[in-house]
Amino acid sequence: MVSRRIFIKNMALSSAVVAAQSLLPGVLFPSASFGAAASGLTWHKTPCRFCGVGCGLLVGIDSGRAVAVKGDPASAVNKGLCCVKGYHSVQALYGKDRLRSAQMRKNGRLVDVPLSEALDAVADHFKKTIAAHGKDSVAIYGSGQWTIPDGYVAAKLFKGCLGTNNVEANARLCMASAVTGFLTSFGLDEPMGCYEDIDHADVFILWGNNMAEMHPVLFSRLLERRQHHKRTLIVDLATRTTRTSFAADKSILFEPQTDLAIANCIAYQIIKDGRVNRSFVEKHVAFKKGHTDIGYGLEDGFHFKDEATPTDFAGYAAFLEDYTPEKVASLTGVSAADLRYLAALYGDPNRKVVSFWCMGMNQHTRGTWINNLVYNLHLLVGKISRPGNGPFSLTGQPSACGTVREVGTLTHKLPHGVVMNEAARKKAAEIWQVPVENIDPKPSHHTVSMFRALDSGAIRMMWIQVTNPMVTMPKLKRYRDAAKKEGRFIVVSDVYPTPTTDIADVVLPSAMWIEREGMYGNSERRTQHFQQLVEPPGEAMSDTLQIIEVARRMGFGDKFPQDPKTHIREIWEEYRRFHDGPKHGMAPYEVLLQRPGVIWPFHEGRETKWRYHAETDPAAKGSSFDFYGKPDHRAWIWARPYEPAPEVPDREYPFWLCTGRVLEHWHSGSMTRRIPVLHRAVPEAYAELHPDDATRLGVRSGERIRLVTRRGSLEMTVAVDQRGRPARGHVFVPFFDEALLINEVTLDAYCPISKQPDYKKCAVKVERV
Ligand code: MGD
Ligand code: MGD
Ligand code: SF4
Ligand code: MOS
Repeated sequence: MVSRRIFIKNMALSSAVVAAQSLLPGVLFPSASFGAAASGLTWHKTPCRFCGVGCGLLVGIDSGRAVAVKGDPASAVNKGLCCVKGYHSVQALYGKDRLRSAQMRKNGRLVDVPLSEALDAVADHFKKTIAAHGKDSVAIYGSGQWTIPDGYVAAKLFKGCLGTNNVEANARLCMASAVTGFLTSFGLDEPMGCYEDIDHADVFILWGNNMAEMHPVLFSRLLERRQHHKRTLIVDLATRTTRTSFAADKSILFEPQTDLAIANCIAYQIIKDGRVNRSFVEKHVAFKKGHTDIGYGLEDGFHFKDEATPTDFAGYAAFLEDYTPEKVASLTGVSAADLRYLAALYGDPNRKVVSFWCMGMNQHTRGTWINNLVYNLHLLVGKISRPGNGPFSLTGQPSACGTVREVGTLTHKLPHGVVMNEAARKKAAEIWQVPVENIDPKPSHHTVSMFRALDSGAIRMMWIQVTNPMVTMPKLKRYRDAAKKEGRFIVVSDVYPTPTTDIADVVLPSAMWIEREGMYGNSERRTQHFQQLVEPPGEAMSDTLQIIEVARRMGFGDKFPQDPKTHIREIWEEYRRFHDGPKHGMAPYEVLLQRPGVIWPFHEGRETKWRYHAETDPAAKGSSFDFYGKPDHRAWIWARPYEPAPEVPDREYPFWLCTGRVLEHWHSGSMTRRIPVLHRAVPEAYAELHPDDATRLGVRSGERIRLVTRRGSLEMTVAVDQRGRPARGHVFVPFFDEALLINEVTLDAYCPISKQPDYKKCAVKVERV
């Protein structure tokens, strides 16, 4: 069995060069590239720049440079530990080709220009585009790596001042199904519990989440729990064998998309075994069903709206009759015994259960449904909102929750509530001091639709910040061609040259992470503040200040009067006015300064670690559970069927293609590929095959294959049993390599409710080269 120590060690060994260093309490980089020795070193707290775990780091600053990193022992998240990306994170600031000055396209080429000239051009072009084509012809596309102030000023400028709902963020590709899952089941976004659940649970069920590589420090907390609490069980339910599966007590593989049937089968069996928590269900649950056969969003202009129709326990139980273990076993590839085993774990009144998931469930054309179905399980047995019991939807990016979900940088959202709601519009208009008529009551485009609108010409100008869509959008060619069309104007704020800056008309150099002040919000509703610790290079400016500068140039100076020295505090305190009271209160700026993160709701000086139960949540009425997010104060169990994926392997394209990540790299690799040890560890993308498939195709590790889908083809190197092992008939490819763009071949189908694309499934042909 893998212990926490061995896990962390293996993790470090995966990048051979890092091994020795990463076991030290901190990493000090060689003085050659990082300036003077450690004499004047001072340590400062900050959340990690990378994943949504949100580890607290201490960064060592010497002579104006960030030279060292260690885990912050005072952080409740990681208690002094961090993973290889965290340890080496400060090197992301110092890549040789950091963008130091603005660029504008002149005669087809990007040339350096003074930042002020570029900002003038951006403001000017926004004004002209709106004058010629209307307010909805301009858009901003941001990120879960935006700080909270970045997202806040973007929403205020676009929704409040310009009056367009063309505000989206890459978290649509990532967290949208989590959001719609929470809203449809509970009426309020974000997990009820927190990481402390790990210290109380007996069973962890992972629903297609490669936690060992993607949330490594959090995963090490599961292993620590198992070491100290012998009856702990970790079950990895997945479509691919990963490091997580190897560290788990039990690994169960299933066919893609069939998690829907698995969850329904577990519910069926819980009822059959008489394990339903009847009093909980009677008092706190309502039963609903929605539309079925809901489509896949493949056509332009696709539209779908779900409706909740009431049903009852009997209706729900009857619906589940289609999901007996025997029937589900043949569909999913999971044995009836394993299905019963899972039901027994959820149903055992003497075990506390936490379910974790991330992209396996969210990047899914029935992403909202599968989120609902896992909530159903916890609700049926009443294992929710109590320490050690709960469904836990993990986020990926450092501020997908903090910025995109809490500030609401999605087309339908406002910092509090949705644009469709009059009271929410009034509140926003009052805080932003804009006429309420400015705020459009109709959502416009979700991310895929926004890029399709760039193609059709409905959108003419787009500002892209902290995201690299020309690597990370599905079915890439269509959207790259769209962005390059005549009459489109693309502004990109980034820190390095990328395939997205390659297609830009204006490039703005950004100050990143600790080169500016900001806040992130992690997976457990924890808001974390960081100070500016070092100077940005050249004319690089924070994304917040770039937006403020453009707003002022467009004549909205009165809405953005902040003083550059105190602007983050001013923005935070303005934003906080959206979120008062026990259901969503946020900590004051001073409190954020002092602590390594604060969990919201923060009410009367206290964090709310478990929502919806009167013992831990001041907003809950009565003496026990109160699901106050719904008007009936009940959580909703949804009858949602299994429906197949839009494109499944067939004779011509016989393999499943799944895409995702590796431990050492961050998304499009723009930062981690500039960190030498991480880059050397995994220098290029590859295609993982099952050993039997490799043999059948006559290829070995290191040899070349061609992947062909209905969208295009790509040649790459085969990897067999190196990192993960896909099931037979599956190929897995990571997307960090801009030289091997796997999104050239992925499909842009999405969940009709959340509009989140499914990067985990399409059909592919594999040819030996
Ligand atoms: P992925 O590699 O995207 O990672 O974290 P994860 O979701 O854990 O997804 C891989 C998993 O999808 C596989 O384990 C597979 O079992 C599952 N899967 C595939 N098909 C299905 C299906 O049909 N159903 C279900 N239930 N599961 C399926 C992503 C997370 O990682 C995110 S969103 C971000 S933003 C961060 N990115 C990131 C990074 O780029 N690098 C590193 N090192 N860490 C990261 N952490 C975060
Ligand atoms: P990143 O590499 O994180 O990828 O996709 P992206 O957000 O597009 O892009 C962040 C960019 O911001 C980088 O270019 C970086 O250099 C830059 N940057 C860093 N710091 C700063 C800063 O402070 N300011 C500015 N302006 N720029 C900065 C992620 C997306 O990918 C996500 S979240 C998901 S979940 C999807 N997952 C996914 C998948 O699983 N498979 C496939 N095939 N594609 C996927 N695409 C999606
Ligand atoms: Fe950073 Fe995530 Fe690693 Fe923690 S687990 S150090 S937050 S990348
Ligand atoms: Mo991936 S938040 O969860 O961007």
